[in-house]
Amino acid sequence: DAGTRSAPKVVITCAVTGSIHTPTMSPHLPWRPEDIAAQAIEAAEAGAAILHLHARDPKDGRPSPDPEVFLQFLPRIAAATDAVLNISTGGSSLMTLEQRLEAALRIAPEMCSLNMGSMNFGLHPLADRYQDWQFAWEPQLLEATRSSIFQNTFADIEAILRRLGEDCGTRFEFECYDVGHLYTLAHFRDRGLIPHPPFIQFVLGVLGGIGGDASHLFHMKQTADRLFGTDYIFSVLGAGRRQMPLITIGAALGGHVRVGLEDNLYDGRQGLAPSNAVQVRRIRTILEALSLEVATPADVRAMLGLKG
Ligand code: KMH
Ligand code: ZN
Repeated sequence: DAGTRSAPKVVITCAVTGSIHTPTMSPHLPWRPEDIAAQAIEAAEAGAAILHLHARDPKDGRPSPDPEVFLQFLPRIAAATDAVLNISTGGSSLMTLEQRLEAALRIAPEMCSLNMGSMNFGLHPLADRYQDWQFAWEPQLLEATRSSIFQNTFADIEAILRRLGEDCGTRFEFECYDVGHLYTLAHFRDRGLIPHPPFIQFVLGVLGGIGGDASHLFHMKQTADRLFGTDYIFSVLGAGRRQMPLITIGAALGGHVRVGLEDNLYDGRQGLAPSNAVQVRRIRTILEALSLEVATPADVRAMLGLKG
């Protein structure tokens, strides 16, 4: 009886704050270390097995690469949860690669993000929606992205694979924002730099990458199936209001899901999401309605072979 078979488990990643949204955009976006910690812990308690984390300057919330700032919230989260901690190597478009890697190299976490190509990263359209900025850096950062490139050259990707993957035993959330990024991933697999089935994050709806249409998600999956066969695991992230529909389709296709205020500030038509945990609970309800079980951190460690 199919109804009694054990359901496949779905990994919920929660991306708690990111470097895209700014304090004026939502009073619920956590940026002080204590708020990042509190929301991350609440998200883990709600069912997020992986927490994807960026740091922000404790004075004004601007994206920060400072390892000391990461260390103001990571130990608190680790003490309160057993969630897998995933540190961004993307940082923000305005950081150098060395800045982006500093915290991850110091901490050598179980997981890090790894962005699989260079692109424009369309934050500037967000600037048009707001008038009274809380901090002067907010519109300046958004405007600066108009003329900067989110740089992830082949050499950058190789350096991250070697310095974090080979040297620290860190495993990756491979962020693929377009079809070409899947070919780049396959290239590094062919060169022996990705010795394990990759955990691929299909990122849809970022201006500069593939759009947030369901047909694009199917195409990303079909391409990954062709390039990786059954030797890969995928998760889906949708930017902005495409978040919940796209990740629901991703889960129905056998994938994992990412939520969080890094990707979307809203809770559907309810308005601004009051916390990250609200989005975790929202997708959890959907997954359970689809008879899909939510993975624990222990499930993720076993599934991805993390160093623990
Ligand atoms: N901002 C997301 C669309 C990273 O931190 O390395 C992808 C991301 C990148 O999370
Ligand atoms: Zn991120």
